[in-house]
Amino acid sequence: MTGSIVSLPAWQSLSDHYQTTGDTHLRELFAADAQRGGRYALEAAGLYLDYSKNRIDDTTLKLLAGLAHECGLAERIQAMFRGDAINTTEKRSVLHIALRAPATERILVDGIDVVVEVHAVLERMVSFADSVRSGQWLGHTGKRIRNVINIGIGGSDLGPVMAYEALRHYSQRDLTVRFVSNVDGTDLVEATRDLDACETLFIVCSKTFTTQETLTNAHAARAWAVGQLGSDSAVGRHFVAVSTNAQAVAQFGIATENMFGFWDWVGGRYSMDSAIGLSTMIAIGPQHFREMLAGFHTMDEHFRHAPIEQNMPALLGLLAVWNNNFVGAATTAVLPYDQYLKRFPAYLQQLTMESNGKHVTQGGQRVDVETAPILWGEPGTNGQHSFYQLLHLGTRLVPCDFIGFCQGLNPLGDQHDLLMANLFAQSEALAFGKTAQEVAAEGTAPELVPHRVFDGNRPSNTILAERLTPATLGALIALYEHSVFTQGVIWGIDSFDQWGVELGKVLAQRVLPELDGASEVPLGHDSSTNTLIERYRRQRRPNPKAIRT
Ligand code: G6Q
Repeated sequence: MTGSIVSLPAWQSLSDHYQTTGDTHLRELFAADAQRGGRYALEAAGLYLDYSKNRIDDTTLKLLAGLAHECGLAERIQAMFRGDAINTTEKRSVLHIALRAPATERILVDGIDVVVEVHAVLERMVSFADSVRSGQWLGHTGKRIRNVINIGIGGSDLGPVMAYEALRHYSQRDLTVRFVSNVDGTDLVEATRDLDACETLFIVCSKTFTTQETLTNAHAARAWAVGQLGSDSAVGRHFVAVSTNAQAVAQFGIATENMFGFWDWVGGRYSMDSAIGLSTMIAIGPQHFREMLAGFHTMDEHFRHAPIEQNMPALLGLLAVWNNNFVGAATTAVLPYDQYLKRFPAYLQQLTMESNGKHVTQGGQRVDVETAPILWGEPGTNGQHSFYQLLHLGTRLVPCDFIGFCQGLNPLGDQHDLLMANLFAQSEALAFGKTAQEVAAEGTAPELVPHRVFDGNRPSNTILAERLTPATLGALIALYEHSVFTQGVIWGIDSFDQWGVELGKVLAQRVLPELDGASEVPLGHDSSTNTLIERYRRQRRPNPKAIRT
């Protein structure tokens, strides 16, 4: 797509359509069509999506499909699956879909079948995970591994930690799995304080193996382990790496046979089903990991082949564009009614905001519409007792994605019914609200009526599945990955680069040498930054012992 998106006929039509119908209340839309709840719903890969509580009608859906057509969504989907270099600013293919392709598929990048490579790494992961789980893999002193610590940050942390928490029900309970990401020493110290290094395995996850936080933590972890184990030669039994940078891994002291590779066509935030998911595989076992990959793949196939109108990820993405650009909602809340999905909003935050938090099109022009909404959320029902007040009665409109399961994994009396009753009641209340007459009819004192009126007309999607399984989780993640892709295609941006993250990686390096109180380095910042650094210099404690190399 070239030129401004707002000049597209479909964009104009959507804009006109919103002007004329945008005020229609969900109460009216449901009253006008008794079948609406069943009609505006889709099933794919074990997920059921009810999108009827959006401020849309048949015309909206037709126009959104028209917009997808004008932006070339169908062609872009095929280009991604073909392995075209659709990450144009980094000149790379975007092939996370190859990570879950069955061995029978062929996807060529520069003449090499990447599916063969993916399955070769998977097999090595399987044999390593099995040896750790079974106790065959022994530490330096001959003890079996009881603790696994994943060291990584961003895409090398958020996916693994989310998946571990989400699939904890399926995990081997005699293994402790922890995650260290923050360069704040507290993260590593708290993660290791009660552990015996003889029984601890570190997985250092870094695509580039140059990330400051990860390497600093990895060196500190090595010092901790060697300190307890008494010899540098212990590193080989207690450290493995996941990376694309074999040279840097070897320099750290990890032998190549203990390195699991992946490829530059896997973006960090799209990598939790590559070797970056090694901690997940060790926790839940290779069979469950394969089931998760199969769930991803089923959703991939649906996205690749279903017509736009019945394509769940495409539709979810188009509805996000509708709510963002036409209804005018600046944020989106993701509300999983499942404790195991407690890290899912944080994971989606990176997926959405790092992928589509862009202000320039692929052609290099400034975009003239809003791009990624701010994504946030917490598991239900906890959020109900904090920020739902704003969702129901605040001045801002926040579209919500509710996620729930028909069967809980930990039956406890009627608690699962109670949980799900809350989900259904919340989306209903957001959509339909409560009028002044209804509030007054409840016997509310007249002066309190305005405080207790709920306008409603607040949009939401509900995603239901039978049960949280590895396959369901895979499908759910793929659903959002492809929804994010769809939104990026509409806005004409590159959803697969991250120049904003790259900036962060260099800025701190510049300030670090200035923090030493004895430093002669003159401070050349603005007066605010200079004053802050000077105050820090006066109050800091000298480093006990620098571990960084
Ligand atoms: C993800 C981003 C970013 C990245 C981290 C860690 O898409 O690129 O979050 O994952 O910066 O990078 P490394 O894996 O290279 O350490």
